Amino acid sequence: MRSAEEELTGILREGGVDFTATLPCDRIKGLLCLVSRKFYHVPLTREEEGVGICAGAALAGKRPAMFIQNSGIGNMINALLSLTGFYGLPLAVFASHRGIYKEKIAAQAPMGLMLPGILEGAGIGFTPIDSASGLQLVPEMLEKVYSENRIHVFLLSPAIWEGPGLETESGPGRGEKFKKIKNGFLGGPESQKVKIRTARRLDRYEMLSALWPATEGAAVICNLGFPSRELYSMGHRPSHFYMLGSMGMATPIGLGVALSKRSKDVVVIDGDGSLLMNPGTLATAACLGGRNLTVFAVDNGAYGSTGNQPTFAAGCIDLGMMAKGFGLDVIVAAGKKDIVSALKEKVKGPRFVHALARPGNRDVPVIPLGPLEIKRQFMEFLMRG
Ligand SMILES: Cc1ncc(C[n+]2csc(CCOP(=O)(O)OP(=O)(O)O)c2C)c(N)n1
Repeated sequence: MRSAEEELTGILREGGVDFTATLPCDRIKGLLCLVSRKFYHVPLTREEEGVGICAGAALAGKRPAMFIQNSGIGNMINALLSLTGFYGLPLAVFASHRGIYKEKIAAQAPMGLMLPGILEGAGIGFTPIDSASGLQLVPEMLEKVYSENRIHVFLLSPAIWEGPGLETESGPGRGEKFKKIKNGFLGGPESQKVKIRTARRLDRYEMLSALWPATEGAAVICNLGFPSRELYSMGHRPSHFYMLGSMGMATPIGLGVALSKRSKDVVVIDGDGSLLMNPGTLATAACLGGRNLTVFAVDNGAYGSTGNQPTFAAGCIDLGMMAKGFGLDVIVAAGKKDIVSALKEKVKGPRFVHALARPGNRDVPVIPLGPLEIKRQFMEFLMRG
């Protein structure tokens, strides 16, 4: 029996889709894996970017489709309206519809629940698909997308992938790549030197367990998903601000705290996927931030929290060089000792610790604290110092 993922990719093939762009969500990782294997495929750093890339592809006569999490639509709306819609270009968007069905992450609820209203308000057509049998709604609408140059969003409930007899693939979509990449640098001579000294030895959990004691007294802003869950599992402190959603916002939040509270050391635990979604924030941090700000970038070369799909940091981007280019003081760390000394090293301005990690998540539960409780404790901590 064909899995729902195979059925949908078959429909796409018959509908003439020949250009795809993706940004991972944990609940469609099986679909993403098939799409990346069966179609011309562009992995994105930010959903909004996908709207531009797909507009370019459509101008060149392609039939583009995007595969994303519904939260990503939040950062696509302007481009969808003022580019795709305004120029009358076709785009099919397949978005995992989070927050509505067997959802463990409460932060998914606001976007998930509001999305139909947001799309309606924006005048963007959408079709909710609540089960595998609902996939039969796709072909007719897909045909209209390309024949009438429309934007259409298919909201894919997680229930689609769990029907009886359906097989969902899991795990990294293009995991093979990790086996070939030992360190992740392809750069010039300076990178090559770093490469010899620093293989990706520790996983994120091991890195955070070295960071935990070293951040006592500092305000810590932690990236969403497994990074926050792992940090919480090591021992909660009121000084920890765990992000429960809003990918790409860890460094901006940390910068805001650091600018407003110069007396406090602020450590942001960010990720390569999240930094690549919002790299401009490093320019703002470099130009405005002070010595009290550290961006600890756990570069595991992957979107770890959604199934370890590779990011461009896995093979073609050197995040440390990128941060250096923005003017940050960059320290490369790969072992536990480097991590501790990186936080102590004297720097002139904001510090960027390029922490080279292996992909991998620990099986730790979701954080039991709600957003208002996290905020209350964190604000009290900041008020004290
Ligand atoms: C706008 C948006 N797109 C996609 C997601 C799904 N998502 C949640 S965590 C995550 C991976 C983050 O990767 P990275 O910052 O490298 O951290 P890691 O989990 O690897 O430590 C993704 C893609 C999201 N929450 N929001």
